[in-house]
Amino acid sequence: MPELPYAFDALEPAIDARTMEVHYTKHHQGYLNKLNTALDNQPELFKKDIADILRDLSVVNEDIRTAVKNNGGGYYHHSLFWEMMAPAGNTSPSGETVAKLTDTFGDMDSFRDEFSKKAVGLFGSGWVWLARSDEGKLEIITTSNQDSPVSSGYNPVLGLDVWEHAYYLHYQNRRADYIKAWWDIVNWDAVEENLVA
Ligand code: MN3
Repeated sequence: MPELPYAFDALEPAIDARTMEVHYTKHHQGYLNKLNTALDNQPELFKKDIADILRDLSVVNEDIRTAVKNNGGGYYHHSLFWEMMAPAGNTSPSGETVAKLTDTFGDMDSFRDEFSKKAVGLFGSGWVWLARSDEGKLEIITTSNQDSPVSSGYNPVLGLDVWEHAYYLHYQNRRADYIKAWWDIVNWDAVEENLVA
């Protein structure tokens, strides 16, 4: 498990400590445990990076492919997600980040609006991503369950978990309030790193 880069309560009030604790110690850990159990059937894959496996799931034996897609995706996405957040007020978008997002989406408000709309509107469980296509284009995309953007040629820049387990303890059915509060804890330094990577 990657270490959480902050304490469970560091993202309050946007995300409460109890949600962070359960999300990290139960959900994220659970995905990793199930991924490891699946990979025991094809141990040579332990040497590969999880993103590389998800980029080309055809390397995974058919009998464990669904388990690796779901639990490998869950493991990988949460590892990214923790790094994409930071305590409120710690980071802000750099000039370069603003320029890139403005270039694609018109302005920062339009970027946030489009991202938030897709997050609110996503039916069922999944993620919303700012992602760069293999052709280099920035797009806002959604993925269902733990399907990975990297499996369809996208490199994640910023992602938001909109599974109910990510917010339900504190927000119940108010997903829109969770999304609105989440903007305060985006780690813009990580966004910038992912934009130039
Ligand atoms: Mn989650």
